[in-house]
Amino acid sequence: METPALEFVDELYTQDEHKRMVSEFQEKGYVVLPDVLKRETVDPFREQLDQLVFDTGRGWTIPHDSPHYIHATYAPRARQLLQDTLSHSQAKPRPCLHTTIVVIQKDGDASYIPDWHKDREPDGMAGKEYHYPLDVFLGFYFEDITDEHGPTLVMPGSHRDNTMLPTNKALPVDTIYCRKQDALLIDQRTWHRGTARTVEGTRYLFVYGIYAMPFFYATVAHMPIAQQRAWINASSPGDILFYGGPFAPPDRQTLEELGHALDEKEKAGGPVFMYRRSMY
Ligand SMILES: O=C(O)CCC(=O)C(=O)O
Ligand SMILES: [Fe+2]
Repeated sequence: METPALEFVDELYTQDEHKRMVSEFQEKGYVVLPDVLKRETVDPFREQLDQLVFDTGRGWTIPHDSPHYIHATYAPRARQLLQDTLSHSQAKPRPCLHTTIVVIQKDGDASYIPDWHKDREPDGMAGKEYHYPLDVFLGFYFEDITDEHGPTLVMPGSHRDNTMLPTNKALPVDTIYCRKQDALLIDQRTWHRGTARTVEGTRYLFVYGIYAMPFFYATVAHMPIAQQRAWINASSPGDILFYGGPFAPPDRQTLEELGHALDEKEKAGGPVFMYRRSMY
């Protein structure tokens, strides 16, 4: 399979930029992350997406075994704010990708572009004080977004105020004009919607849902063989989740690939895998 053409800006945001963006995220319920991707590599990547896209009969997508599906999540700047937007803890949580949503509008058919919604319940919103979200969403458009390209609209502040509703036309609405090299970090308790692309071409929005794996002081995650077996042999969704976390045990093809990777690691003589204690 073709290697994704997309490349990343390696330099992290400064501490001041980082702090400002975390505050903006908490205040408004979203923030645009500038210059996450190398701009000149985005068009070649889009051309690859154009080759990969196919119709499922219920909408457009790309093959979920293609590396392009999650490639943008490797960008260092896309990862940088996750811990601080997910948790106030000094023992920083470990961000974990749990969902990928591929929104594609092709040939002018905007029927899959969603109207106003929240993707998450208003967890913890008893009043207007701040509560951290249980997960955050990271979005990429891979294009300079103008009004004609179908920008996402958001109602700033609605992630922390249940009384704000999109039916109230007096409330402010922000239009997200990401550039092709930018990413959008959004709290899914914020009211938001897509809009139709009116110029020719395909509208891509790749959205990654990321949640916080708790980190416990002075301990490492530990899955004994007995638990691995319990996970593989689990007979109910409850047990799959209890023993293995949110993902199903690997399928045969994945096991074969893992087996190969394990052989290589064994040859190298190092530990198969170990969490390091966090540097906080
Ligand atoms: O299409 C958009 O701009 C928003 C997509 C979205 O919110 C979703 O898929 O949940
Ligand atoms: Fe959404």
